[in-house]
Amino acid sequence: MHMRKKTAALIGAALAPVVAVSLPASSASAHGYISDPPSRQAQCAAGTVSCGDIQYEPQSVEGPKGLTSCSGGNSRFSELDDDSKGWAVTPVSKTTTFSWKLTAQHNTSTWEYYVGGQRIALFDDGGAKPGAVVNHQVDFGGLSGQQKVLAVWNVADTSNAFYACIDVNVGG
Ligand SMILES: [Cu+2]
Repeated sequence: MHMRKKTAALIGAALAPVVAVSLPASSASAHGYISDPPSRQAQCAAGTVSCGDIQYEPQSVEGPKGLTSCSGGNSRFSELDDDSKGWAVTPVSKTTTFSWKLTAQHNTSTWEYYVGGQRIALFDDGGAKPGAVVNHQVDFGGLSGQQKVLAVWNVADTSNAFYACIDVNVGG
């Protein structure tokens, strides 16, 4: 009996470091996305649109800075780039609050919003650590009607950014 317990304890001790080492890998599930108005990945997570892997990790659309695609260059999430997938279009006002849900609060350089390749809003956090929820008031200016917004979260201490596309109808 005692021998058995000792063996079990030894095995437990041997496994513990393995578990500890494997933890950082799960940080793949720890980043952020726009939850409101519902981004494409948020719609996947909510089951509004049926999707592949992205439905389980809407916060994982991470890619190098400077991209202009909804998938952030991730082939695993390429359906996010498909404009004809039947994404729900949210009616919004000329000035609208966009809300990020962060599952890991990375120090942040900037947040950017683009429509049709033009940047319509920029928020500079100067490297600060954001809260778990980040809200931005975005002014669409002269834009109206259906638009695809590309929102970008530029992390300060890595070369990566997070990407989210939001389909809206401005003034609709
Ligand atoms: Cu992260």
